[in-house]
Amino acid sequence: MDLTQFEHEYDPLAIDVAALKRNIANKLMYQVGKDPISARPADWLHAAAYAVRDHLVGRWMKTTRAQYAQDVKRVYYLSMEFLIGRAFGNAVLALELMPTLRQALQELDVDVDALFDLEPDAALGNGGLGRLAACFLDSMATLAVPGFGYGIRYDYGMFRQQIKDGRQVETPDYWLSRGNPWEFPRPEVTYRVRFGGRVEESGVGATSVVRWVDTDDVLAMAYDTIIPGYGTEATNTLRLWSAKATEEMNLRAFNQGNYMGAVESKNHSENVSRVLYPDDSTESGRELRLRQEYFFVSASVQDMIHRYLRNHTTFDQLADKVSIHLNDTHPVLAIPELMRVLLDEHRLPWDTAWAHCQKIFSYTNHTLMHEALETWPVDMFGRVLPRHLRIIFDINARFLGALQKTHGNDVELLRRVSLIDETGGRRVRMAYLAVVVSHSINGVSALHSDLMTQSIFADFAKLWPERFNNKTNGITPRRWLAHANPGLAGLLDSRIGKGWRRQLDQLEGLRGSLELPGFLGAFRRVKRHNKERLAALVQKQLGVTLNCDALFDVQVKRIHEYKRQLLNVLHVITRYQRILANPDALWVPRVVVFAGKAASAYHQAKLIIRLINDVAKTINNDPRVGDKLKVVFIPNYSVSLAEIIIPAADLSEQISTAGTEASGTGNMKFALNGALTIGTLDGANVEMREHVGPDNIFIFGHTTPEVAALRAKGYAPREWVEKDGELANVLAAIRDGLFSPEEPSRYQGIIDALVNWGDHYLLLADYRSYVDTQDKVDALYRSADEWTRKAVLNVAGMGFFSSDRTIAEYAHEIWHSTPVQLPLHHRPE
Ligand code: NBG
Repeated sequence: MDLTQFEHEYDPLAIDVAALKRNIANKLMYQVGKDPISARPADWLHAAAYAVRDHLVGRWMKTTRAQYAQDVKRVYYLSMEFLIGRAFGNAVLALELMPTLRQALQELDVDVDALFDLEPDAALGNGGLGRLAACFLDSMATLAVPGFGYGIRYDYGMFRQQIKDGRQVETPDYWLSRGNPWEFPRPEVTYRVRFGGRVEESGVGATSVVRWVDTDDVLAMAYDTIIPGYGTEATNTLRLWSAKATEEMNLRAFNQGNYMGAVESKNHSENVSRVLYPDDSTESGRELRLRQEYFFVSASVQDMIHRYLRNHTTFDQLADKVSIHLNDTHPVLAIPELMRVLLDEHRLPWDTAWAHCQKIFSYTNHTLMHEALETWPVDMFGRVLPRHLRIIFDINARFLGALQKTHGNDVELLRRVSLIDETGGRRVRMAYLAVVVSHSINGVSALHSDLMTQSIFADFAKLWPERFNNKTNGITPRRWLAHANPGLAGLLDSRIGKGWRRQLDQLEGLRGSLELPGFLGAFRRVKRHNKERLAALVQKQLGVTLNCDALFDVQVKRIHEYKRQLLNVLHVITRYQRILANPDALWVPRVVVFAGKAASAYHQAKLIIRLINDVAKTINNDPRVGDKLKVVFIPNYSVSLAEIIIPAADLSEQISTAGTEASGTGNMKFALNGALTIGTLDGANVEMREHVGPDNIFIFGHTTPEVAALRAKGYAPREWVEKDGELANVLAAIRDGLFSPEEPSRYQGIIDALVNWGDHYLLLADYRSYVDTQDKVDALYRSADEWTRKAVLNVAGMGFFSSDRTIAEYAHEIWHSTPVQLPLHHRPE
C-alpha cells in the first residue's frame, strides 16, 4: 500500500487564534457534548486538550510513516513506571502555542491558568526512576530517536498523600475518573498473556517440542499516548497496557450458571493493571507484582515482534531493527519471554535466539541497595511462569557450563554468579539475568557506575568488563525550565536566545551576562516572583505565611532513611535552639520546605514525616521565633507540585549518605532553576560540582571511601554525640518530647535508630560538617550579589545535565539507533 496516498485527504489545521478558538468550541460541543452555557471548567479543559492534541496527530502519523518507510531500528524502553505529570502544558509548549491558546481561551471567556491546574497528574511512577523514564521519552522524541515507551496503564497511580495530625494518610488516586483526553484506546491491539499451567515436552534434542498448556489467560489492551518532540515534527508513542478478562473465561463461568463468579474472576484477572506498587526501592515479594511484570513485558514483546514481521519475513535482521532497554530489573522477564517466543512459537534454534537476545537487550541499574535488587522464590516463579523458569534454568546451565570451562575450579565463583541463589530458599536473581544477557549494563552517574562494578556486579565486571558503562542521568529542560519557570526562561531568551531548549549547553553563554548592569537584579526578581508563587500555595494549603525575603531551603523527594531528611531536621532543631538562646542576633531568616511520600509500609519513614510536622508545628507557633524560621511540609508531592516548588528554591538539599543515592535528578532540576546545592559527594552531585565549579556548591560530609573506612573500623554513633554538645541537645529535645509533649516517647524509635541501633546512614557522623556548612550558606546569603552570581553560575553550568545529552549517548553507544529523517519543524533561533 502506498502510505502517502492519504496524505492530503485530511484538513491541514490552521493554527491562528480564530481557528483554535473555533476548534475548541467545536470540541466542546461535538466531542465533550456540552453547551458552552453550562460547560464546567473541566469540560473546557477537555475541549482545549482535544483541540491542542489535534495538532500533534498529524506529526505523529508522519513520524510513524517515516519510521516504516525508512525501516528504522526501533528502541523499546520497557519500564514499570512513567511519571509523566500533566500533559496539557507540555503539549502547548512543544507546539509553541501558548500565546495563541491564551488569546483563544480569553475570547471564549475561559481562564487558561485555572484550566492547567485542573488536569490530574499521570502519576504512574514512584519517584526518580519513573520521572527519568518520562524525561527520556521527551528527549527521544526531541532527538527523533524512534523510541517507544512500554508500560502499564495503572487505574490507580501513586497514592494521594494527606497529612492528618502530622501523619501521612494514603488515599487512592483514581486519575482516570474524568477520562483522559491524551490517550487513544486501541481495542484492536490486544494480546493474550498467559499465566500458570504446565509445560509439556515431546521428542528429544533438537527436535523436541515444548508446549505450555492449561494456562490462565488475561488480555492486554493497548492505550497510546502521544509524546511530542520539541522543535521537531518527530513525535513518539508511549504504549500502556491495560488488563481485560478473556471472553472464554467469562463464558465458561456464565455457562455454568454462575454469573457472579464470572464477574468476580473477571475482576480478579483485571487486577493485574489496577494499581502501581507504592514502594520506592523495597522489594515487594507479592505474586501480583510478578504478574504485573510479566503482563506488560509479554504484551510488549508480542507487539514488537508483530511490528517487526510487518516489514520482514525472517528473523535475520531482528537485532538490527530492535533494541530493548530494561529500565531496572522490573522488565527483565522480557528476556525469557523473547526467548520463549523465538523458540516455541517461531522454532528458532536456541543458539540463534540467544544470539539475537544478546544483541537486543541492554540494562540500566538504578540502585545498589540490597533490598531493591529483585529476586523471586523459585516455587512462586514456577507456579506463575513454569515455561520461563525452564528457560532461565537452561540459560543458567549454559552460562555456568561455559564458566566452568574457563574457571573450572572456582566453585565459589559459580555459586556467587549463578542465576539461582541457593542460600536459604532458592530464588531467581533478576539483576544477574539482565547482566548475563545484556550487551550493555550501565549505572546512572559516574560514581554509581563505578561502585556498581566494585560491589553488586564485581564478578561480572571481571568476566565482561566491556559490557559495563556509565550514562549520567539528565532532565528535560522543556518541562523543568521552559514550562516550570517561565520567568527565568524569558530572562534567558533575552540574554542568550531561545536555543537552549534544544541545546542546553548554550547556557554557558550566561557567564557573559554576569557583569551586565541590572542582570543580577533581574535574576533575583525572577526568583522572588517564584517564591511568591510558592508562598501563595503554602498560604492556601497550610495557612502558614512565608516571608519571601527568607532563604528558601528545600528538600523534596521520596522519604527514605538514606536520603536523610532526618539530618535536615537535626539542623532545623539546632537552628531553633540557637535562636531561642540568642533571639536578638541578626539571623538570616529561613523557610525550610519538605515534601515527599513514604512507602505505605515503611514505618520509619512515616515516623520521620510525623516528626517533621511536629517540629514544624512547634517552631511555627513559637512567638519567640517569628519570621526567623518557618518549617513547612507540603502534602502530596507530585510532578506538578515540583514544578512550583523547585523554581522557588534558594537552597537545594541533596544530603544522602555518600555511596547510597545512585544519581538523583532533583539535584539537577534545582541547580537548573538557580538554587545552590548543599550536598554530599554522592550520585550526580559529584559531577555537578565539576560542572558548576567547586566554589559554587556547598559540599560537606564523609566521602564514599571515608564512609567505608568509618564502618570498617567500627562506627560508634554514641561517640559522636558525646563530643558534640549541640548535637546532644538536639537529640535530647526529640527524646524528651519537646515536639510531642502529649506523647513524649513518640520519637523513641528515631533516637534508637540514631544512637542505639548503629545509625546505619551516619547522620551523626555528618552532623557537625553539615551544620557548619549551613552557617556558610547563611553567610553567603547575606551578600545578595555574591549569592546571585553563584546561582547564575549554577544555571550556566547545567548544560551537561540535559536528558538530551544522556539520550544521545544511549542512542549512539548502546542502541546504535539513528534518528528518523523528518524536516525540522521549527528551530527556535
Ligand atoms: C533511583 C535512584 C536515583 C536515580 C533514579 C533514576 C530507583 C530504584 N532508583 O538516585 O534512587 O536518580 O533511580 O536513575 O528508584
